[in-house]
Amino acid sequence: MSAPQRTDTANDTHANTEDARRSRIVLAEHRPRIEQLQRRLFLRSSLSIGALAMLSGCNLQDNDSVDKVLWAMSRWNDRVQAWLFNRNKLAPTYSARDVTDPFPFNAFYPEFDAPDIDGSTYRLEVSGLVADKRGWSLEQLRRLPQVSQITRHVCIEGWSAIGQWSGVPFRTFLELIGADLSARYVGFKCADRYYSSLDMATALHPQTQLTLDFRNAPLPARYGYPLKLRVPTKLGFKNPKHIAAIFVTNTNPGGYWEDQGYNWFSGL
Ligand SMILES: Nc1nc2c(c(=O)[nH]1)N[C@H]1C(S)=C(S)[C@@H](COP(=O)(O)O)O[C@H]1N2
Ligand SMILES: [Mo]
Repeated sequence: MSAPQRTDTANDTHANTEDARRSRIVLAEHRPRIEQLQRRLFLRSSLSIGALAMLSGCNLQDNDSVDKVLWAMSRWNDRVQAWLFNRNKLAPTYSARDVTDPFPFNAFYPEFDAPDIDGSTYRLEVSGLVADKRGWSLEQLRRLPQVSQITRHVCIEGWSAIGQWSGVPFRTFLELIGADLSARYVGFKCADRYYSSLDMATALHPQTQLTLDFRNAPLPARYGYPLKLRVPTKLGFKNPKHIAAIFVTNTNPGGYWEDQGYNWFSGL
């Protein structure tokens, strides 16, 4: 990867070398996000600081300015992905014998720290742009129509696994609580401080599921007891486990990884 080329006069050689060195450092620090952008934007050639500078028309010599440009590109990328998202296209499904066993665990903490939630007192909170803000017990959620899916979970960290999840179609739930389906986002707050959010089109996708069971039994603690959202059209980190609260909003709620630089839309 090359440093930005300048056509200054010869006595500027020292400054050029210094710029090149700083560019290399800035580039190295942003490598994961730049590589993610390359994949998401389907760029064939590598993005250098020089190329980024040309795309943005900015002089990218410090971390702040690179960060601003990367965030701007990522937000633009969200819009392109939202336009391309096909509301009816289904994620591939598999058969019971394809289910990965053992299914991997992942969270921002080790498995033994997974929250220990008492299902008998649990209440799912509902707020924001919804007509009915009453909380939901697990029993009430289990009385709603249940569906099952066997789909592939893809984690950004480089692994994927096939699982079986059952629960309530999320669209059914949103309709039941009288959610404003023309609102832009659905946000999730989890019992472990995790949080995430979805665009409304994805929330309403036929395979997006408010999940109570894994492999026909209540979700074990490590996979998100008592309630998770299964979103087979998105990367794993957009599948919140241990959901405590759901809210409908027109302000992007971001997310635990999203706010640290992972692309917000992250469709598959
Ligand atoms: N509450 C909560 N949900 C979460 C996470 C987390 O740390 N906390 N990690 C996410 C990530 S990065 C992945 S890959 C999946 C892992 O789900 P699994 O443990 O069922 O495989 O959960 C997602 N949802
Ligand atoms: Mo993940």
